[in-house]
Amino acid sequence: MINRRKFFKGAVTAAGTALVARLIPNAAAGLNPSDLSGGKTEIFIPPGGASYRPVITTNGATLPWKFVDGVKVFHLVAEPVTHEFAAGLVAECWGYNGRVHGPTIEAVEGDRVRIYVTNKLPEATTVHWHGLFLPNGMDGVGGLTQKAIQPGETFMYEFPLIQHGTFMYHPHHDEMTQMAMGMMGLFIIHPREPQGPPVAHDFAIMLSEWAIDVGARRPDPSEMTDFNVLTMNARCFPGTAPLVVKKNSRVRIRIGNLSAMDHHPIHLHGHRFHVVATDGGDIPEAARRPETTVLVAVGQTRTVEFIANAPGDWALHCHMSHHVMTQMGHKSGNVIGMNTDGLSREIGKLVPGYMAMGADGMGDMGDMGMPVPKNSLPMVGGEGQFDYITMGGMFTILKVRDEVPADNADPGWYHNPPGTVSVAAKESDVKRDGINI
Ligand SMILES: [Cu+2]
Repeated sequence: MINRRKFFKGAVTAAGTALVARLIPNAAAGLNPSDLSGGKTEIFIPPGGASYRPVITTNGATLPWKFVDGVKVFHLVAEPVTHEFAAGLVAECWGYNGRVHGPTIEAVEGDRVRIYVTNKLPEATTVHWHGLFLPNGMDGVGGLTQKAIQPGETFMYEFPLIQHGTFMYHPHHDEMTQMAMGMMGLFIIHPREPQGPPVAHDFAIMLSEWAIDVGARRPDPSEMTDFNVLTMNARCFPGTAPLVVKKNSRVRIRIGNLSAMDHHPIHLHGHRFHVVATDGGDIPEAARRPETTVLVAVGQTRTVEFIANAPGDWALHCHMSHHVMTQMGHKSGNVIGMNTDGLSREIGKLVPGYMAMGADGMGDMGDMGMPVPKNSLPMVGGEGQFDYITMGGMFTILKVRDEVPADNADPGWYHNPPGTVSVAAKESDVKRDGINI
């Protein structure tokens, strides 16, 4: 958090925009960092003088802004959006600026922001700036701190950013419906005076969960327990973009959770990280513990940092096993261990072609080539390098490479050094080690 004097200094620097704008013509044009970097990771120096590395919201976008008399001006439009979760599942959702979730808002501590919110939904809404220190009347709680924004109306929020960290925004009017329909986004405030080692890659991921009945076209906001579509930045694996990083680089991942009901323990393979910040602020260095899983509870953000020192394709996923499967896994009967031949024969008399599934486990369900119902996802996963990956939903891949493509494009599967992949044991190995099979 910056003190009063530093904030004043920031405000003065913002007034010196013209000088900086001469150095960076695009900044004067009011382009946002992702316009300048093409969504890549070059350092951007905004008017005001503070430099920061733009966040990469995988499968997402950053909200454009422009400078007007030293104020960073944004415009959010709440509206219905047709959204694809992964190839095969499209739903009519609600979001912002044509996106589900809304674009990431990115600014610098000391900035003054003015955010217009236009409501193109069929019902009233508000926007709450989750975790921010601001005047009470800017907090966006319908009825409590402001009138709700009626359809067709545009409201204005304005406040100085007097802290840094990873925050979120979401409606605080008919929350149950609007958040279940996808209305949420990340709000990143970079420090004016960064502490600690700089990171080479800065990712932001919003976790969420949805109830979309198989074949349905709309999320069901009334669902309380059985969420069957679990997402990172509103996408299910294999629709989630990988996190592509350079070997031995310092990586930051910011994770927010605005799921309706579930906390998510997010686990990273092959590495350890430190939780360096929450939405309450930076964690003092002496209080940071090495971890491989970070629990991100509903309404929390957690920021982790680590050195990506292990080349490979590493899973990054929610460790709740029902959160890495999708629609078809839910509400299926338990037939594990049963001989279902007779069952299939009997039911087959009534339902031609019926086949009982799952007697040998469910790992094969994704790649059996069975057609899934219209507008739904297979129960699990997607194609991997070696076999079918039997995880879907809240799952993505950290790809650590010696060299990364300039545009952070997917570099393909990892080429494992010879002899470093687990394979079927040879008879000679088994004999040598006295393993009885
Ligand atoms: Cu989870």
